Amino acid sequence: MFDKILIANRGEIALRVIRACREMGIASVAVHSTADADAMHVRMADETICIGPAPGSESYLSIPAIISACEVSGAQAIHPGYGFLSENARFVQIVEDHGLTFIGPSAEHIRIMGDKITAKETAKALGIPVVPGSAGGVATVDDAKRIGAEFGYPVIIKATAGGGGRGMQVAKDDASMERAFMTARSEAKAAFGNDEVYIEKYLQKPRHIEVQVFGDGQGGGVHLGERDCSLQRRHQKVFEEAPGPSITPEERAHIGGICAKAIGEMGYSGAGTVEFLYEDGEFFFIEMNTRLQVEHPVTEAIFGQDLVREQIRVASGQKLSFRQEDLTINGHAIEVRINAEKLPKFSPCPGKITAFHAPGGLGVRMDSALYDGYSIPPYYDSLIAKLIVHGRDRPEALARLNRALGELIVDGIDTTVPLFHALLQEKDIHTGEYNIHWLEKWLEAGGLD
Ligand code: MV4
Repeated sequence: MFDKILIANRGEIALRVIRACREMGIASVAVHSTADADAMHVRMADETICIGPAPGSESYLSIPAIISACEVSGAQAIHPGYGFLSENARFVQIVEDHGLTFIGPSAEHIRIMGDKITAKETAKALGIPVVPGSAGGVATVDDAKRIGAEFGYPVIIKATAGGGGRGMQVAKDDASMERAFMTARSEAKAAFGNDEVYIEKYLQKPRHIEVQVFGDGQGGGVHLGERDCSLQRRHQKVFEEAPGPSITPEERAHIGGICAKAIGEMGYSGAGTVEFLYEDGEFFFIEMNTRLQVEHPVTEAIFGQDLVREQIRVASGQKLSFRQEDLTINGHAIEVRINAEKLPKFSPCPGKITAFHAPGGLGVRMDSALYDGYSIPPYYDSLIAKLIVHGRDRPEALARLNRALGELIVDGIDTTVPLFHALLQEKDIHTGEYNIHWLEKWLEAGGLD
C-alpha cells in the first residue's frame, strides 16, 4: 500500500480523497493554485504544495507542475478526482514513466474510451448492446444520408472525440442532413481539434442510466448497479439517484452482469461508468467514463462501500474488498448538485460565504469544501456542494431531501437550492416519471417561476 498520495484536484472531491486516505493511514498531499491558498482541501491535507496561478490550465491541468509536486513531496501515487487530468491518457503515461502510480485505469483503456468510435466498437465486441448506427466515422454527406436511410430518421451526428454532449446535431430527414452534418463537423473541429463524426439512430425519449463498474486489473470485474442521471440541464447533471426508479432487479442483474464481464475481459483496473440510454426496456451503450464520477456517493450509500478506498486498493495491487455476491442494495439514495449559480438563468455566482450550515442527521451526507467566510473563486466549476440523502425507499429519500434542504444555510451568494425545493413540488419527480428532456422542458415551461 502507498504511504503518500497526491491529489491532483480541488474542492469537494479533493476532500473526498483526503478522507479516504486518512481512514487508510495514508498521508495526503494537496496541490493548489494561488487562488486556492485558503481552500478547505489545503487546510485538510497533511501536506500542501502551490503549483501555479489561478487558471486551471496553469495549475490543476499543468502536468509538469503536478509531477514536480509528486517528486518534491515523495508521493507515490496520484488520485486525479474527476475533471482536470482524470481522463488524460498522455498524463497517465507520463505519471507511469516517472515511476509513479496513477489511481485509475491504464492509459490505453482511457485512450480507447476517449475515442467514442473505438469505445463503441470495444463495447460491442464485448457483448454490450450499443445504439444502432454507422460502423465507424462518416466522411461525407452522401454517406451520412445513406446511414439516415439505413437506420431511419431521426439520426444524431456526434463527434468521435466528443462526449458530454458537445458537437452533437440531430437530422430529422434527408433535407436537413447536409446542414446538420456540416455543423457537427465544424463544431467538432472547433471543440476538439478533430472533425471526425459518427452517426446513430436518435432515441427520442430515453433515460440516462449509467452502470458503476470496478475492475481489479487482473481479469476480475464487478458492477454496483445503476444510477439514473436523466435530470440534466445543458448536459450538466443536477439530480441523480440510485437505484434507477425504472429499472427492475432482473434488468439490473442482466445489464450489470454484461458490464462486469466486459470489464473483466478488458483487464480494466479501477472505477468506471458505462453510460446507456434506456428506452422501452432496452439499454443502448453510448460512452464509458474511465474515472470516479461526481455522483458516486449515491452508489456508495446503497451498497455501503467506499469507492475511493477501492480505487486506492486496486491501484496498489490489492484485490477488491468485495465480490459480486457480497454486493446487495440497501434502500434508495438521491444526490442534488448545489452550484454557486443565480436562478433562473444559472449564471455563475462566485463570492464570499457569510454564513454556512450543513444539514445532518440520519441518512444525510454533504460533500462540500465550503466553510463560513470562504470566498468562492471565479476560476473553476460552480459545484459547491453535493447533498446526498439515503432512505429505506424512494419516498423516504425524497422526504429526507426536503428536510435536509430546509436545514441547509448558504448565505452571501446565490445557489441552485431553490431549484430543488421547486422540483420536490412536482408529481413527476415523486413518481420517477422523467427522461433526459424533462428538466429542460419544465424550465422552459416556467417551472422556476
Ligand atoms: C444520444 C441521444 C439520443 N440518441 N444518442 C448527450 C450527451 C452524450 N453523452 C450523449 N447524449 C445524447 N445522445 C442517441 N443515439 C440523446 C442525448 C442527450 C442526452 C443524453 C443523456 C442525458 C441528457 C441528454 C440531453 C440531450 C441529449
